[in-house]
Amino acid sequence: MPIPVPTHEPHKIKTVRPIAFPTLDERKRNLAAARFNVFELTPSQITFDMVSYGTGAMSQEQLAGQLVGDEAYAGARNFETLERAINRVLGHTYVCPTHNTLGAVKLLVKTLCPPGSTLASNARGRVDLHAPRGIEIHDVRDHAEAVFTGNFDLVRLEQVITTTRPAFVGAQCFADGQHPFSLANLKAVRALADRHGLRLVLDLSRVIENAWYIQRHEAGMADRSVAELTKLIAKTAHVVLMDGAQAPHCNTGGFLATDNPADLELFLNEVVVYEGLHTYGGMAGRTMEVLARGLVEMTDETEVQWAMHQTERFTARLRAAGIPCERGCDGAYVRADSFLPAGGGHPQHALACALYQTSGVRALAQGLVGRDQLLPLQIPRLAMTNEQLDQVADALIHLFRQRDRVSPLELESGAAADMHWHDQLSFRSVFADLDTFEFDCAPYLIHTLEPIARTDRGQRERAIREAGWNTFLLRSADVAIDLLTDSGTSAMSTTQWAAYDAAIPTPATSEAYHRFVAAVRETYGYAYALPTHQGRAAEQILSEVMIRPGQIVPGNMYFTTTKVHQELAGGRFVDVIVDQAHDPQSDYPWKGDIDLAKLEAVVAEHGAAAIAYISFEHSVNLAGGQPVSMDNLRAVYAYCSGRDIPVMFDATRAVENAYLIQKHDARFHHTRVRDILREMMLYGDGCTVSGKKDYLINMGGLLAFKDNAVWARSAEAKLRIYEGGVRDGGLPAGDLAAMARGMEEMVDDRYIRSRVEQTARLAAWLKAGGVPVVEPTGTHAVFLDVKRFLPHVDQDLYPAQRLAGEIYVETGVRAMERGNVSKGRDPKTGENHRPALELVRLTLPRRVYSDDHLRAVADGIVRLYQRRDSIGGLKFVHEPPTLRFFQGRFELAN
Ligand code: P70
Repeated sequence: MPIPVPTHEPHKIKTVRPIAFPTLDERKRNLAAARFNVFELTPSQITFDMVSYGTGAMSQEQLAGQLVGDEAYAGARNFETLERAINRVLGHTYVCPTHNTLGAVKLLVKTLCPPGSTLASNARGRVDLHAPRGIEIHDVRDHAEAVFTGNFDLVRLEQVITTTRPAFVGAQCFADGQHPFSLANLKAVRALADRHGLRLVLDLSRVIENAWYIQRHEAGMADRSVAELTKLIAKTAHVVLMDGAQAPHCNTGGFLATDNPADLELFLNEVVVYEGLHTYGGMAGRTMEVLARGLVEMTDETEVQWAMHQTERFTARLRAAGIPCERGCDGAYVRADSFLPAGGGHPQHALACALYQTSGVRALAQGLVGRDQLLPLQIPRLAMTNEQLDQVADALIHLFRQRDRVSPLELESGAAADMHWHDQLSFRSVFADLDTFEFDCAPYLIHTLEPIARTDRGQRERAIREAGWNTFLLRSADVAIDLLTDSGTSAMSTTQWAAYDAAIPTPATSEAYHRFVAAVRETYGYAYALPTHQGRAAEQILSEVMIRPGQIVPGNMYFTTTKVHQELAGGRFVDVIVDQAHDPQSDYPWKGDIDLAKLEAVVAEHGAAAIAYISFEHSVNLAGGQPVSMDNLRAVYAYCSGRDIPVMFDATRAVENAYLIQKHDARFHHTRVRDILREMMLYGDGCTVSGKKDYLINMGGLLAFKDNAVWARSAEAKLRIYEGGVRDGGLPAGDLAAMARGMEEMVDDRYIRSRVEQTARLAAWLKAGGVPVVEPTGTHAVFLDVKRFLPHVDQDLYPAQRLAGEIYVETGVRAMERGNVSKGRDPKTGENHRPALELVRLTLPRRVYSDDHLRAVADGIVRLYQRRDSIGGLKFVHEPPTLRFFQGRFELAN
């Protein structure tokens, strides 16, 4: 039975860690300061750090565990949790905790290896640890075996046992990261050890990868789950040890476990000498908690399949380009000596330096010098997307093509002959003239992740029926990929979280408030910044401050909440957007523009004094995320300031608009997005912002005025009544701090480019499958043009509503109707408005989904498009009087 390879991550991104992109000059300086040993480089100097030890992404459950460490010296609850996890996942009864794997090795040596002992093992890496202790290791790996290269040579093992009587037989899962054993071989080793009265001690740090390999390649194992195989492997040994920083995705931690109470007794006598107490073993309580959760999660079948798929894909790309490398269970181990034809004494270091110089990628040679000439490029577990891994591979391939230009390294004089470890070396070199590799990808790593729902079609059919065919009424637990909205759904960064955690709460004035105001002034150039809990609260206050009953509010297409508040304040919204905005097939690039002729006509009819202000939205949501041009911003402002008409922006997605100006307006190709944004805001007098979009936060909003103190004071008065204190707008200080930090991250050119271009890629995949979408692609979402998708369904049968439901049933993806249902009925006639745009919106949360997720979305919708004729319409069974799209319920019409 073939094991299905998942098409996308079985999780979404919960928190991101920003990464650095040092320039070539900086990289050269860093290398020189590191004396050409990349071990000395720090993470903030590195773009992608290709090491898998303690660098993996944690799950949100693990992160939560970090906060529930009880940190008791004795008998910590966290140790009990850890014990239970080990019992359950590995099947061993007794646990001796250690600070990491070296702690476990230390105890093993102390208890089982009297002076002068030897060991028999399938791993060479262990030599590093034992040689300095005077323990000799006999290599008993079967070097002739081609598939299970980590298997023991049983004949040789028996010889070694009878001639040297080793202290125990040591086995390592996926030995040295490269050599997996078979379960049959491990069982034979166990039998042999039993026959000779020796213990089989097994290092489980890479058990998952080995279990996966067995599932793939060992006869009769294809039907076993990774969880089952893991337990079978673990139970084959007398004693197991494990490193928390590997398979369990912890940042440290370790343990020994056994079923033999006498062995436990031995370990416990030493753990207090070297590690800590028997109930924490040198681990913080929180570490035990993270480790325990990681152990339980590590055997998740889909996650394992995904991680191994990533590794295979990465290695295959390098192989295809001819790069000499060996299999690693966590990446590709490059043969540095054959990669660099020129030779030289330390090819691993020369290659590592050249890779860093050309791309900012670090690969690290670890352990003892001279053991081999491999330079591993390990994938930090689940922390990178395939898009990023492809580019890292390309960076290495780019270097491979100019390998004859790589400079050799010369060991620094004074380097003593007793330098045995890679981390000790230092070199002199000259910088070769190498072409650099430029990354164009998401500028962050995955810090924590959240599993997504795994549903089948039957479940989804039931769920959509129970939700009355309204995707707003689905439970997120039933949704695989949630493209309902980009509002409040962003993944925050570790930097934002740090600011959030450090903020000190107060009902008065906080430092976070000052940082928020400073960020608004810096970002927009506006003097008065009022925080609100979200966008519509700012809209309410703005409308009440600026609109006198009976006044007109011209704007570039209404937004639902904006228009509601303008009307509640006694105003009347008039649409003055360009005509092209209503035509989903027009490829006009600035569909967000205001038609000045329409505006002039409104002013001519009512007089400038009757205009409350211009309601000017960037990246117009309901038009499909369509941008406003800089020229239009300038022209509207010039027109209005001459007539004393204020211009008020809805700057909710202003940064995305700024990016499209950079992309499509040649005059701005070389201007940074933050500067474009500053100029855009110059052509207005104030703004409302739903911070839940651009600001990369989950809650918050802004009302700002450029320089009008009178408006600001009357808005402040309303803030006190409606929202909270004048200095927090009803938000905790932490959210203000996260917002302030988000305002810096949102104008990072790499970030905003990767965000908007991801939207464009989704649209391109859909179009390639023939699916009709609104042109040109907007910024935050792809809009399906349902009048062309389901031309046979009349608008009064709510085709967009039906299509959103069908997409969910087909794919588990949640989208949003933006058509006849949203627009509502004409209050006079009671008839549906039947708007020009009948759309389904696929909205992309920020920093949450990978290209692989979106590929799966596109593939599913293309499948649906191919059988579009089988899709009909809906009718209301419950129709609320206002904003009916939120709570309305439907059933199939026909
Ligand atoms: C969306 C969300 C919110 C929004 C917006 C613009 C351009 C203001 C707001 C309000 C949420 C939403 C709202 C109504 C109907 C459907 C969805 N848009 N201006 O998904 O801000 O939500 O913070 O009060 O897009 O597009 P807030």
